[in-house]
Amino acid sequence: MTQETKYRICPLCEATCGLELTVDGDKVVQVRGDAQDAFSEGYVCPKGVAIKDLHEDPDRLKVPMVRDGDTWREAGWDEAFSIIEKRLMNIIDEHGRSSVAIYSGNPGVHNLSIGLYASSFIRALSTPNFYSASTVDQRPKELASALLFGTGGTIPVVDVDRCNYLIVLGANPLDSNGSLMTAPNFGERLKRLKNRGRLVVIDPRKTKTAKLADEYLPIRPGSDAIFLLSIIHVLFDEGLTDVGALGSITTGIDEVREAAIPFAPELAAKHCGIPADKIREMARALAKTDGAAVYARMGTSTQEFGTLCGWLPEVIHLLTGNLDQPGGAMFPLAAHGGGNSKGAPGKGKGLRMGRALSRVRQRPEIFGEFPVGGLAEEIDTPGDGQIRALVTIAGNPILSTPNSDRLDKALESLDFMVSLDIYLNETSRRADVILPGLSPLEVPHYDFAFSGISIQNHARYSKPIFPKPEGSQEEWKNLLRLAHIVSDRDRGGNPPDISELDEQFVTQMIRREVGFETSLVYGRDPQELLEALGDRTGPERVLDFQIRTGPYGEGFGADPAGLTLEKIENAPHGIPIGPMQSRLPEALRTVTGTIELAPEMLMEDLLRLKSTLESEPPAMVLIGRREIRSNNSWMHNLKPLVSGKNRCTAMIHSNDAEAYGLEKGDFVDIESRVGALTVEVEITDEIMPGVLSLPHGWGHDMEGSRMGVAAENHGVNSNRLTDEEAMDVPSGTSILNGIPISIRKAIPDSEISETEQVSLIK
Ligand SMILES: Nc1nc2c(c(=O)[nH]1)N[C@H]1C(S)=C(S)[C@@H](COP(=O)(O)OP(=O)(O)OC[C@H]3O[C@@H](n4cnc5c(=O)[nH]c(N)nc54)[C@H](O)[C@@H]3O)O[C@H]1N2
Ligand SMILES: Nc1nc2c(c(=O)[nH]1)N[C@H]1C(S)=C(S)[C@@H](COP(=O)(O)OP(=O)(O)OC[C@H]3O[C@@H](n4cnc5c(=O)[nH]c(N)nc54)[C@H](O)[C@@H]3O)O[C@H]1N2
Ligand code: SF4
Ligand SMILES: [Mo]
Repeated sequence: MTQETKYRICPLCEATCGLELTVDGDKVVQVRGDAQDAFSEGYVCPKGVAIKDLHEDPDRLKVPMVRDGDTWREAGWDEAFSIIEKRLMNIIDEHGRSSVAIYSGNPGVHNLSIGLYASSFIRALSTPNFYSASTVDQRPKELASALLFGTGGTIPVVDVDRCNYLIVLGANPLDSNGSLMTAPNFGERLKRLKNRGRLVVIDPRKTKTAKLADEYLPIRPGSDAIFLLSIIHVLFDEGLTDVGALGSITTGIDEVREAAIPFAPELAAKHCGIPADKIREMARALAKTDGAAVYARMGTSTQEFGTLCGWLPEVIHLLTGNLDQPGGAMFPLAAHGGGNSKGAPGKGKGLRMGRALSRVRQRPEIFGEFPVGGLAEEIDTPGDGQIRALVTIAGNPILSTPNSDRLDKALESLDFMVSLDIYLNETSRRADVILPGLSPLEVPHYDFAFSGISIQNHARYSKPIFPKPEGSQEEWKNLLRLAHIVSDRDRGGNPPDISELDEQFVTQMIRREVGFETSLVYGRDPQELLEALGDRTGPERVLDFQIRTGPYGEGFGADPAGLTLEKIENAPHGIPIGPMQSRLPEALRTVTGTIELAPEMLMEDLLRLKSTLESEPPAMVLIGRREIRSNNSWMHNLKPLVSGKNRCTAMIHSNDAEAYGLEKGDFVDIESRVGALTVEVEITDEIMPGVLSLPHGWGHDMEGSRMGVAAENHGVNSNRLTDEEAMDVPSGTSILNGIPISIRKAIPDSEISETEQVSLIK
């Protein structure tokens, strides 16, 4: 066989790098960064290279798995779906639709099948019990964006390539490659920014990104909202605000000024540990530098004041003239449309939430979801409306969501569970049926989620590199089939005709679109448009329709020079569209048509923040971290990514290590309100005293998983310590950073006599 070169966008993280693969027949020979990619500058990280190992992983599932008692067997698709139909519909018959929950995980936003077709199943099931990884991640930013600008998808993105002064707060893009800001080759972009201007990193840990910065400032976990408010205090106090033309479309500036008055830099310094003169210096730099921004991510999102931390950077951008301006924070415009461009320009329905309350904790739904921190209690608290069945879609909540032990027990107690997953892992081992997807090299790819948060507008599409193997099935077909089952139109009937279901699905979408007055195809005949889409099926047909009717689309003849999927397909390195453009007021979808700078919900949350000013912070808190060769919980089965020294360690400051009698190679017992674990320490001066950092996504020693490599390097599950009751109040997002813990040196088993051992176990 001769070698061929193929191009493929990496689906493994938000950076969306273009990959260049050398393949020989059905084998991958080499993976490199695509130097000609329209966006990613040839960058690739070790995970991208390991896409070959993921493709070849013998533990990756290819056919459905069905549980028989304690054992698993392979099953055909029809058998798997008939089991699901029987058991799920029995539960629905007996207990109603709300007794079935869905948990949707992170890889779904990197997967066209799931991204475009999960909605078919979610709508057909029609349960209020929908959960996702969003409430252990970015929900605070989405909520703040919806309050300010009208939709959860209208998220300002730092224009890093033109920015001249950047504060990175609670993010470590040199290891994570960035989030809510798609910027492949992030490190080089930051180096170029440094050459033009100044980079400041604020983090409890001196991360790789902090080491690159011009200045690194440690911050006490959870105090970011106080820090950000003190910046705003200085902006007003020193007359540094300059809202510019946005002033005429903004409400609430005076309320924000009032709210910031108590947060003088001296008070903030006491709480966050950043000196008052540094706070003033940063406020001045943000106001005076042409092109300045604050990039705040995970460390500020999954903490006690997540939504305030999602809101305040945008207030700073607005007050310093950096919102919607080059070099500041801007709104991308994705080729397929997406969250920040749907509907009529300038005005909309605004945020709608609280249309349902969760049963146990009475939490309001936001964007149709309840907080995943409440999933276990909805399963293990008896009563009307109790969850009895669960479908996970590309999620591993047992390792990813708080109080894993409780959730694990809860999942074990379910009457029925289905996992759409490519591994038999910590979560799917609790399922009765596992429906696997395909290798990323066997599916097409388009970044429907990340092109809406990209620092440059572009359109890139990858065709599958290999055909799907015999006996496997595309996930969109599985989702349509699940949708068909729960729509209960043909119980006990023959397997449905998937192409018919698909046509119904796409026709519904076309019908909706032709009904929008602002659409390029308003009033057109749906049948004519369906025919114009030609022979494509599945996600590619949906995508083609979205691109043709999108902001740069050809509109089915409206603009012949416009984009179609075919045009993008014919550009193997993608089509660059250009830098972000100013989009206000067009991008707004608030009811008032203004930027609502002081939403009542957030002003109220400031009272909660103020009430904490009096309390003493805990002596020791737990935070998380990411590392370049890891990816949440599910890539630890790939040898090149787990070789070398143990990376699942508890980083602790040398002063604390000394105080607790810990030395290199020692293990530490960590205890929180909900759980305890023992882990090796890593003593360092690159973390604040009083803070312990442990990565998440490990703990692959759970009985019943089938991930051989991961089990050998299992590590510990940090979410056995995080507390399911601890949430950011407005958004219901779990607090994963700043968890109060107590620690002590672990005594090796060999040194404990049996009687002593009993007294150590609580
Ligand atoms: N303590 C702590 N906890 C955290 C975080 C933290 O920083 N600290 N981070 C949080 C964040 S940001 C996130 S996004 C969540 C992630 O939470 P989850 O999304 O629940 O977890 P992942 O580890 O991404 O697991 C994804 C699952 O999808 C499966 N999968 C992978 N590819 C495919 C596919 O193509 N099809 C299907 N069907 N399945 C697939 C994997 O096998 C795995 O089971 O974790 C959160 N949890
Ligand atoms: N290699 C790798 N890349 C990934 C992932 C992965 O698991 N591994 N996961 C992907 C996903 S799903 C996401 S959401 C993104 C997340 O990407 P990032 O947002 O960059 O997340 P982290 O790397 O966890 O960085 C969070 C930082 O916040 C700091 N921190 C903790 N508590 C606080 C606090 O209270 N205040 C402040 N200011 N800082 C704090 C931590 O020390 C850490 O350095 O990464 C994505 N990319
Ligand atoms: S940075 Fe992310 S998108 Fe780029 S190669 Fe690595 S995992 Fe893939
Ligand atoms: Mo995430």
